[in-house]
Order: sequence, then structure tokens, then C-alpha cells
Amino acid sequence: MTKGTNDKSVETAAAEFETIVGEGGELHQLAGGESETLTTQQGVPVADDQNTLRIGARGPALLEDFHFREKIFHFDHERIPERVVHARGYGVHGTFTLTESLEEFTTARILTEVGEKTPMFTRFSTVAGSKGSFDLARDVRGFACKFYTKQGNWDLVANNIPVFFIQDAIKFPDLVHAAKPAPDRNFPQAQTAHDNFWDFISLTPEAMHMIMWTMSDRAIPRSFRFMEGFGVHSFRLINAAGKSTFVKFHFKPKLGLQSVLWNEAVKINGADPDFHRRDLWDAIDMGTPPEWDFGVQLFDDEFAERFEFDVLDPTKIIPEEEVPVRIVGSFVLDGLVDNFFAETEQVAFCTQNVVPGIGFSNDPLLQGRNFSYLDTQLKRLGSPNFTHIPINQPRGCPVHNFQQDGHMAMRNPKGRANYEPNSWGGPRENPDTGYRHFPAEETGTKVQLRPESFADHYSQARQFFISQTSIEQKHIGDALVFELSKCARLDIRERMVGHLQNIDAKLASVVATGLGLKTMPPAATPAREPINDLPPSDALSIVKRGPASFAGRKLGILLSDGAPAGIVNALVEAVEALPATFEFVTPKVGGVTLDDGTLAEGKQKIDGGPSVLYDAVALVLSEDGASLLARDAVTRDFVADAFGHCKFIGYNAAAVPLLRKAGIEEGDLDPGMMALALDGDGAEFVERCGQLRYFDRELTLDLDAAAFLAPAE
Ligand code: HDE
Repeated sequence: MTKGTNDKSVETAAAEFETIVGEGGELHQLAGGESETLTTQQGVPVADDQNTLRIGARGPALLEDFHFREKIFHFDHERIPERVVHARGYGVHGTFTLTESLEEFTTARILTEVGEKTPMFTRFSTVAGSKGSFDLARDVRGFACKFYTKQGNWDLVANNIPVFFIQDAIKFPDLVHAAKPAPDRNFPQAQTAHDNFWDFISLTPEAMHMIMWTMSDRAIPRSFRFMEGFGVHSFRLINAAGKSTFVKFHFKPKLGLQSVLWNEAVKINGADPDFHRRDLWDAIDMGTPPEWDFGVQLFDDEFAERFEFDVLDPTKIIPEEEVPVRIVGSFVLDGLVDNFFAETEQVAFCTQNVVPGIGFSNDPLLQGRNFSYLDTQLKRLGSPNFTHIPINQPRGCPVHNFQQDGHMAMRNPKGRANYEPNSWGGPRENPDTGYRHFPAEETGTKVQLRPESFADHYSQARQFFISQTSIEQKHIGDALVFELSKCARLDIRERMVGHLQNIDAKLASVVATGLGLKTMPPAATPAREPINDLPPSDALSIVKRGPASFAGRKLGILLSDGAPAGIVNALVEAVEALPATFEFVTPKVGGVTLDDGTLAEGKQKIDGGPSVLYDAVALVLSEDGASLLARDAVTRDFVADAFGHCKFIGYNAAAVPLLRKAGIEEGDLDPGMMALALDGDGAEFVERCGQLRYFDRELTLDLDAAAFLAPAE
């Protein structure tokens, strides 16, 4: 740390001040309530930050006011271009630990040194929305990781879905243009439920597998903490003997998988547009940081030859049942950023950032990405020296080279020589430890041609669909009906149903019925006949990989004055033991007085704490409280939504009138509803909440379920 100004002569409200400039150039606050003296960027103490310099109290401003000029100048230039995709993101720090060595396959130290801890930074994101869009858009989530290894930075720029929409990078601008707001009207924002997107998709059969994923609940995750991550492409691991093994990377959340319902997502976006980032912040802040297992699927050329699909095709997975995911490490994300802009906004990922022992396959999408990421950073961060920004600097190893100058250079090489080889000294290449590209043999003619082995567009889409539980299949159907109902053009809707017929007859018929199509459109002509008997894979279902308990989730406890303290305490105790969290939702944020006289402080006033913010709810009321709240429309919505979203609902006897006013009659009570009569019921209720939701309820509540429940034609 170097000290900046320290001038005690200026008369300010706080006499003590000190500006401490850290090594990274950051300004620090003084601890302990002392205030620093405000200074200009030049370090000059500021005497008045409330009024500009002018002639007379009501006169014109003076150019001489350098502090005002500098302050406004800097403010005017605060914005940088947002990312062209993945603009809305949230980054946190963490640590990767290796538990099993992959020395047999790679020289990458991060994958060979068991027990070694590697610092990392992860940025989660949505793809289509702008920086200020809402968190629960139906969208792919970015899961980009930068590992600061001892051999340099390794970026694994992953998503929460293991396949992609397109097979060739040249289609990326078209895909993104089609998904983002239309160029004339500049809407809709952060959603794919519009003509342009489905127009492009319906004309792009290779997208069908990805569409199954994005229409599934994977695209509306409950939290970043409950998501898987996938490197998508086949990469290479290269060992000391120069042998290459193909690899696909996987992250598996220790909390299990979980998503919300679509109707819930829509409402969360209104109630808390920052739902995901707040959730991550809170989890880390409360000392319950999320963790993931880190796994690899390893396979060789021989497997690649015999696998039904091309391992270079990014619209295909390799089912875990065929090549198991080998867990070789884990990572915990437990560090909040000090400053969002400095870290999350300025972090620059690049698929080409690999370390010795890790290499690329010929996946055409990966090859295109390798070009795009470096390019985009220059536009966004404005200088080739973005690697000098602290969040992008390697941490585990030194950096020595003769790259110099350019805008904002922070790190020019010292000494006389700025070239190599030279006779003055300085860094030289190292054939032993330096990065070596895998010497793959390639021959052929220059062509612009999609390989024949990429021609199957429906088989894995079907495999994904049949791997889902029936409620998840219903959600896929619902999502397609919702999205396509927002398309004004009938031909687009029909074209999509034509594709669905090649995936699953039942799905096609449910969607056709849901769209009110009078006749079934003709099936799309497949480029290659689909394989219809791929076995289902349990790994593809969220419900089958759901959480084992309520740990990491949140209970909303609705309280009124006079609510029984015994039941409340039992719930709180059961939740905290997991650990999970709870919030008291009260008529006024000041809280309520329980029947034992204790004050239960409200975290949310009922109007700002709808049940969509919680994984499960408990209604613990006094008789007076229940009859009062039963008159309140917002409170009724709280209950009706929790019921409609298949949540587990605990209630004490006094709360029954509120249930009735929310439309829940005696006959509607199901195993997802639990009476809390005794103090001990709290633990049993929280145990029951360990299941994701009581999904059976959905079939009785949704008119569209009729088409879904009908036998296939
Ligand atoms: Fe990206 N992508 N992408 N992408 N991508 C970007 O880079 C691109 C693709 C992914 O939090 C951009 O720095 C092309 C697949 C994530 O900062 C840009 C293609 C996957 C992030 C870019 C793809 C991803 C990006 C925009 C097709 C999953 C956010 C800003 C060939 C494996 C990184 C930036 C962050 C960001 C290009 C396809 C993941 C423009 C050309 C497949 C997680 O460079």
C-alpha cells in the first residue's frame, strides 16, 4: 500500500483524513467511522462539494472550478459498452480444489496437483437481455469461470445448458439479432417469445435440441446456486507424452438442481428483478456459499469414431450414461466483489485463454468463439491493455513479455530491450514449460460445407424430451405454447409444430392443441432420418437431480400479531438446522408481537414480499390476524400464488379462513398442504419441503393440462 495525501490543515467537518491508494489503484475508505478528506483525482483536497464556483450566490458559473469540471467530466464517461451478449451478469470470487489427479491425461497443473487451491472468478449471466434487464428471463445462463492457475489464466466460458443453438459460428450474429429486440421497434427485451426469434429458429433445424433445453425449466433456474455448468464443446487434454484425450467439462451443484415455474418467474421479475444476484449475494454474505463438483467426461478417438453423433457438433451431448462424469475436484464461490464495475463488468473472458495441457478441438463453434472473445474485449474495454486490469491479471504466475504501450498501459517492460531475442536480457521462450498446440494432423480441401455427421437434428432433442418426468414434459409443452402464442405469424407457429413432430408426437399434438391449430401441419423434412430409440438419460431431468433437502432454500413465514410463538420457533429452528433461510412476512415491516410477547421483526411487508420470493410458505396467524388479512387482496394473492405454484404450504388452524378466501377449499387440501397444530410439526413440515414442489397439484389447476393428460394420438 502506498499512501496518498495526508493533509490535516484543511478545515472540514472531519478533521482526520487519509486517502490510501492500494496497489491496484483502488481508493480505500478509512475504518472506524473516521472520514477521509475528499480529493480531486489529482489528490487535491476539496473544500466544497455542494456548490459550484460562481459569481455571487445567484450568478453564472466559472470555468475555473476545476473540481466541478473534473467531477462532471468523469461522470459523463462512466459508461462503457455493455457486452453484445451476456450483458446482464453477476460475478463472485471462489476457489477450486483438485481431488483427483488427471496427470495421466494432462500437464495442466490445476488438474494434476491434488489438494492445490486455485483462485477463480465466476460471472453468471443471462444472454439476451440488456444490462438492466430482469434476472428471471427465460434464457440460457452463462457460467463463465476464470481460473488463476500457476501456469496462467484458464477461462472456461461455460453455460448452464450443455448444447448450443447453432453448429457454426458464422450464424451467431443472426441468432443473436433474432433473439434481441427487433431493430425497428427495439422490443421485446430479454425474451424469446416473439416472431423474429421463432422465425429464425423454425428455419434452423439444428437448433431443435437446444430449444428443448431452453423451453424446459433449465431456462428459469431458481438460483445460480442450483444450476449445472457445461463447457459445451469437446476440448483436449494433452499429457506429458503429447497424447491427446478429448474432454467435456461439467459443474454439478452440491445443492442439487432446482427451477421455478414460468408463472412464478414472470411474477418474480416484477417483485424482485434482482432475484438471482440477491440470492447469491445473500448466500455468500450469510456464510453459506454455494459449491459445485467439477467433473470431466474423457473419451478418445476410438469413442469419437463409434459414437452416433459427431463429438465436434456443439448441438449434441454425450450422455452421462455412455461416458460417466468423473468428479475430479470442486469449487466454492465464497467471495463477494468489492466493486461491481471493477470486477464483474471489467472481467474479460476468452475461450482462447487455456494453459499448457489443455487444447481445442475442431468444433467450428469453438473455433469461432476463439476469434470473437478477444475482439469483443477491445470494443468493450477500449484498450489492448485490458489484461492490466486487476481482475484480468494472472495471479498465480508472473507475466513477462515485450508487449508495450497502447491506451492505458500500466505495465510496460523495464530496461533497454523491448524485443527478443536480444543481448540485454529479459524473458525468452521456454520449449519445456511453454504452451504447445496439439499437433493434430489435418489435410483436405478448402470448403464451406457442413459435415454430413452434423445432419441429425432431432434424435437428441427427442432423447432430452423423453428423459424428463411427466411434469417437466408438461412444462416444455406449456413453454412452447406460451412462446409461440406470442408469435403473430401463423406460418411460424405451424413451422415449429412441424419440427416438433420429428421430436415427439405427443409434444407436437399438445402444442398444436394449445395453439388452437385446426389441422396438424406437415412434419418438417429431416436432413437425416432421426434415431427414435435413444435411451432416456436421468441426468437430463431436474426433478430426478433435485435437492435432497430444503437446505439452501428459503421459507416465507406469514405472521400476524398474536401468532403462536411455539410454531414459529419450531419452524425457524428446523430451517436454521439445515441450514436454510426464512423471512418473516408481516402486515407492517416493523413486525408483529407473538403470543408470548416477543417481537418478530418483519423482513418484508406483505405488499413487498409475495410468495414467489420463497420456496415454501407457512401461514402462522392468530384468529384476529387471519380475519384481518383475509380481507387483504395482496395477502390472498400470497396464498393463492403459493398454492398455484405447487409450493408446500404449512398453516395453523387460525389461518384456515385465509385459505378459504384465497380459494382453497377443504377438498383442495393435498399432501403439499400441512396443518401445523403442534410445535413439533415445524420440523416435519420443513422435512416435507425438501421435495422440490408438490407438482401433482398442477394437473388439477391448469386447464391446459387436459391436452397433456390425454392419451397420444
Ligand atoms: Fe459466447 N460470447 N459466443 N458463448 N459467451 C460472449 O464475449 C460468442 C457461446 C458465453 O460473463 C461475448 O466478453 C460467439 C457458447 C458466456 O463475460 C462474445 C459464439 C457458449 C459469455 C461471445 C458464442 C457461450 C459469453 C460477449 C458462437 C457456452 C459471457 C461479451 C460461436 C459454452 C462471458 C464477451 C462473461 C460472451 C461470442 C457462443 C458462453 C461476443 C461468436 C456456445 C458465458 O465474444
